[in-house]
Amino acid sequence: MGPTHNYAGLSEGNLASGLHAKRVSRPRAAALQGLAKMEAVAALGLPQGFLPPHERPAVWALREAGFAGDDEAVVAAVARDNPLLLARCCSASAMWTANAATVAPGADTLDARMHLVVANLRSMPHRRIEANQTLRTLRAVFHDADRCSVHAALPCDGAFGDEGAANHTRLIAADGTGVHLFVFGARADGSGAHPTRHPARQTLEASMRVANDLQLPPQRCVFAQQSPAVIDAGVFHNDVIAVGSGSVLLFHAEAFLDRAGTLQALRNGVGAAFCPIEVHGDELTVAEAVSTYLFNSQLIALPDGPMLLVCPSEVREHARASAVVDRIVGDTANPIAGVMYLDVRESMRNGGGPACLRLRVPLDAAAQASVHPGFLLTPERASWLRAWIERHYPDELRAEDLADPSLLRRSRDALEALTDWIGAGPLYPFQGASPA
Ligand code: SUG
Repeated sequence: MGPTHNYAGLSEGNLASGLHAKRVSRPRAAALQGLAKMEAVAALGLPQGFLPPHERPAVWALREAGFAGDDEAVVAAVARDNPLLLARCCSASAMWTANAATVAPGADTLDARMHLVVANLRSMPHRRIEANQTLRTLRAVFHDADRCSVHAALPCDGAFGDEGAANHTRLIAADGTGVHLFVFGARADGSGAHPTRHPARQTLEASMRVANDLQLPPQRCVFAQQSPAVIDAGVFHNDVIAVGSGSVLLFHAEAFLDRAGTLQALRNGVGAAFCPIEVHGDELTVAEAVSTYLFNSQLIALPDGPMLLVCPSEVREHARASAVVDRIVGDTANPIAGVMYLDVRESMRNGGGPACLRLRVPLDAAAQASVHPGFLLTPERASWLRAWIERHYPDELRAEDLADPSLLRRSRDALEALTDWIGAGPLYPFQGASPA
């Protein structure tokens, strides 16, 4: 989470974003909540890496929009003439790393290398500006081209609306191969079923192109359409209504347009071990799923076999949602054996739960050794990050603070200190980082 984390109401169709627009945000608390979540998940035995925040305000994007002068003059002019553009260029939305890219491990791909395709995030102007930085950063993290290929985002014009791993789930068959579920909102040409109130951010064409760029064999991919009705009810990404891991898919009965066909295709791929866990509308309505973010939990396989659900604390505070969790945990027919509730409230108020705040990257030992160590979390690095957040992040932010030149300076000082410490070279346009 970046130091400019704020609530600007930028995401049409994301109900939490609209509901909390213009509220006072707490960037320091947001980042500390994210760090605490990483530490909690690391303590479960899952290695954690982190992606640095993006440069905000994105002065380079303001210049592309025609503003000129020194950096502070650019920010002052846009604050006066176009506050919406300033808000878009200040959003810390890159925190939701589930939207950074889609990932396939070498075990699944035709050339046995890991592939990542950066998401173009074209449907929201404040998110579309993430793609170039995400490409630069992911290429710094996964820099070993023999093992890994980081692809640029799909073009924004044309048929491809892509939101990354938020609409992708990798399940695993008994023989260890991946089965890739790609969920799309609509076809690019508008034919077939589509939502009428809110945008469908992911197109079928984009999902198919991503699968191809990931070098996945077609028989390992399932393409399923999200129900247009749930998009219209606030499910702007599939990870707001389903989560999967290993052989388990936890989903709401109304998530998919063709529920039976989707489940059958997954069963064909995963085999007899496929374990669907379905939640019906009479147990939890779609509206309750959207307000509690039950399905935006992380589903984590513990080293000795069982799984744990990492839920936002909003689920615990909701009687029906927590009853669903208790029912699932108590049912020995599935491997989910426990729940951990975490407070990521600052992110939740913009529509991002625990699962939005992570990008899963399956790595074998050799691939893990090739990751740039500067981006990996250790207890010492977590302490460094905590002190860095406390030193550089504002306690509170209001809309008018985005125009304050000291926010620009503070944010750059923070990113400068961070990149020095990571040791992977300059990452940002303000540092003169070369295009990826
Ligand atoms: O794209 N919210 C993000 C939330 C993304 C959640 N990610 C996943 N579901 N994987 C979005 O709508 C709100 C920003 C604002 O309004 O200030 C925002 O961008």
